[in-house]
Amino acid sequence: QHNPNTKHNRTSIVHLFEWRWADIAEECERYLAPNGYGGVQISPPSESIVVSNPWHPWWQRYQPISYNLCSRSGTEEELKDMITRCNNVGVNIYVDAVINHMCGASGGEGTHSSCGSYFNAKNEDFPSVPYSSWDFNDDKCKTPNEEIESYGDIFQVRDCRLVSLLDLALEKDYVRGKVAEYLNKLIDLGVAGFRVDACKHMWPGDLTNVYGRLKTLNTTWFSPGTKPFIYQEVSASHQNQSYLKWLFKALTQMTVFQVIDLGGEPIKASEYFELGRVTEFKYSTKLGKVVRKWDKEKLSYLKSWGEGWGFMPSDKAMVFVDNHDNQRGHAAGGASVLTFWDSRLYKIAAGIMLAHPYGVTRVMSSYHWDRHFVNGKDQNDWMGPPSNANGSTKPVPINPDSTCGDKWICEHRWRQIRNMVIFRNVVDGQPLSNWWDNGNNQIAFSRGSKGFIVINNDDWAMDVTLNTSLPMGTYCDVISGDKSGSSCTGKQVSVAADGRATFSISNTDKDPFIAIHADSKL
Ligand code: LAG
Ligand code: CA
Repeated sequence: QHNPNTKHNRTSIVHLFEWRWADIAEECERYLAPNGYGGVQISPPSESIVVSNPWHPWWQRYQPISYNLCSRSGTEEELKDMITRCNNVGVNIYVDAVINHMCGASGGEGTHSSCGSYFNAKNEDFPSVPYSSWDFNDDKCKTPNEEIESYGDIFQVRDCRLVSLLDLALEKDYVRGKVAEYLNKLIDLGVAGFRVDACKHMWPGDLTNVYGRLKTLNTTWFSPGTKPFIYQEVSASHQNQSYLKWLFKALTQMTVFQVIDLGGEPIKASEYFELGRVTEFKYSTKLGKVVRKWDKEKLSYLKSWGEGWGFMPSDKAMVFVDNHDNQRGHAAGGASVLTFWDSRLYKIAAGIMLAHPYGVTRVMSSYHWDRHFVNGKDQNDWMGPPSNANGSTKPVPINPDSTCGDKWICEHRWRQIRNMVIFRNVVDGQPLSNWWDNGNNQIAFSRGSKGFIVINNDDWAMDVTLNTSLPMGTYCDVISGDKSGSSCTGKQVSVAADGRATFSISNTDKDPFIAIHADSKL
């Protein structure tokens, strides 16, 4: 279903990519709950293959070996403890569920897996589930090498192997049952929903069946009858590119081209709307372009942001500035996607996303890796999280200034982003109003009479008086500082009796935007 089940009027989710369960538990208690985060997307908790060439890449976790709950992030006990502690402070847990496939065809044979379970990829033997070759789509897939070759053919995309990953036969009652059993075990532990991986590669009918087998949420923390939140990854990832290659080949050979849908790939995100939310990848790409001012995009065009830009309906969308794939060139989006590497622009983009009413918002929380570009491609895009010599993931240490150490970036702790997450909670349900722009890259808007944001992304200073609709008073700008008690460590904004206020933002300000809201009133 489409509701994230968040508590206490909290609205945003944070993806704590590759964090250990023990660290997530601490983070829920010491930071996420006090700062209004509604939930955490965790990395896949299922047992995965362990890849040694390259050395323990992050993507090994997208190659399950079984549904045992031990992973690089910790044991089942630690997972359980984390879910309990986060729920106890009202922070939901959403599980990244990899159910389209098991490991890659060349994954080998042995016990190189996160819990040490035996498997044999060549024979499609996964005794810890158990799955055997009967449970895979080899018969259904019609390409000679079992691989997806053409993204123009929906049968291949659903029934063949995505980058050689052994494709599960989700039409089989047995497979559906095993997958549902795995997800239901997590529901019993207290999770609030799922990010379902690789949905484009699964038939909507199969997903309907699997979701239909899911229990309602654990009543220790959720009201009776609450269904799990579902958001589905439907990206144009590796996909688009190979589709284009195929299209090009088809066109140059002058064959089959009457069957080509030139509007794009034949599989549409809308096929999945009824089942749950869907990731809106266009949001990430376009927002990057607008804030970078590429392709003649400008902030003023954001006046019709959302459905007006051809995005899916707001009540179906999960949105993000970047995700774990497109921040390292692994999926749709390409070069325009903003990440922590471009921190100043990133904060502006996050500010826009969190202030704007469109979609359910997900904040990314990353780790640093040594990027190394050769001909535009990052050779190190596989690198896993900060690790010890034995390969175990390092804990997330917290510095005295509240930032994170040991190469954990913790964008969700950046003041500007954290305070905009709070802004979104305060203005929840209020309409976008008082839109203003200068026809270029200076914009402002309110959310009812609860909050107001002003951004200057032009190359010159901004000095304007605008209607905010906020009650008269002095407000603390939560971008340049924080309200503490009755004082403010940042800029102050005074709103007159008629709701108007004057804003000055230099184009060279550290963060060229200002945000005020009902709870930042002094
Ligand atoms: C996803 N969403 O739908 C994940 O967000 C994305 O990170 C997953 O791909 C993908 N679907 C499949 O779960 C990632 C990496 C791939 C990686 C794959 C499996 O982006 O690069 O493939 O996880 O680990 C890797 C190699 C391939 C190889 C394959 C199998 O890159 O060359 O064929 O493993 O051995
Ligand atoms: Ca499939």
